[in-house]
Amino acid sequence: MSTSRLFSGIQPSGIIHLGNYLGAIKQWLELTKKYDSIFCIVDLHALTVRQKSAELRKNTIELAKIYLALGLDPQKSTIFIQSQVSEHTELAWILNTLAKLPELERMTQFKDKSIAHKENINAGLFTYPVLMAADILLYDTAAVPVGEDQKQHVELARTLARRFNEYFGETFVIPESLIQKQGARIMGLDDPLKKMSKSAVSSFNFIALTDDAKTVEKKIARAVTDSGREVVSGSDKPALTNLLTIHSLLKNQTIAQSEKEFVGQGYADFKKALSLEINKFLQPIQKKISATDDKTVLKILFDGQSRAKKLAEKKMKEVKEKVGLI
Ligand code: ATP
Ligand code: LTN
Repeated sequence: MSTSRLFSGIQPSGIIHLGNYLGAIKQWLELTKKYDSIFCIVDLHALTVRQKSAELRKNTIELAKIYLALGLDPQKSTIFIQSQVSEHTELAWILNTLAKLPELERMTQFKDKSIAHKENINAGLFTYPVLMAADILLYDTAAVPVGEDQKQHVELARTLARRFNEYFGETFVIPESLIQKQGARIMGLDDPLKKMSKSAVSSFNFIALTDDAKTVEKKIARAVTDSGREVVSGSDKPALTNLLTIHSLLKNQTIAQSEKEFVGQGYADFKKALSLEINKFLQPIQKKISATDDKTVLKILFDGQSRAKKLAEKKMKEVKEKVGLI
């Protein structure tokens, strides 16, 4: 196995959706062949938005089941829960002392979430990207496959790594984000100008990977379209471009090929075909999710924890020495 490391994570802040899959996880699967891969369930990040404890617990296990159902192999990669390796928060504190306020104030996700959760603009939401930098830097990560919205956060991880290295001496690898050309930003079904998000107010914003066939049909039928009649993409057609992107990625073809399939057909025909394609993709995954029991998942997460912990402890020891902590 290559020694070059890959790290990525998803928050258990709800049930993951097609945007998470097409924007991030789809590329993870290919990349595991090339990298020593670590996939994290970032439950501490999820706490930056109010969670109900029972739901958080359930979503954490469910997310692990989804990772497995989508094809991540725990023999070939490490899968673990962020809060089970305490070095993440320890390193985050040290990095907090290097991050500058204007760098954090400029983060788009912080600005968006501050608007969406006006009643709870907490300090964790503000320092969220620093904890993410700790996740990445703790494992000498070279590659971070994420959706477009996370690029800015990976940039901060690069800045903090360089700043630390300059002041304390060579310690961290400078990570790179890996962002797909297509699908890096799947838009909301109810608002094609905003990204699909699992914490969206309306469930008509996203297709969850656990949605049943009827729900998928209903959500796609209700999805916003653009003016006009033809099934074509374009900068003046954000809704159709988004739906065609989903269709083409699920069929592993180009948008032009998807457009060709629907020449002479209307929106209703296209939406029916798109629902079918989504359901064809979701059904085997849902079968796998329900066939995986909690005990098996917990065992995999426990193994992942001990593998991750070994790496994290070693790095943290080095960091503490460099910084001057006894
Ligand atoms: P939340 O709404 O709770 O913030 P989210 O839906 O944005 O969650 P995350 O857990 O933040 O999802 O993201 C997991 C991964 O999926 C990240 O790599 C992120 O960049 C990617 N991702 C999230 N939303 C999209 C999207 N709409 N299109 C493409 N990729 C996405
Ligand atoms: N912030 C990311 C989730 C995340 C992550 C990470 C992704 C936390 N730590 C480390 C890649 C690497 C998000 O909201 N999607």
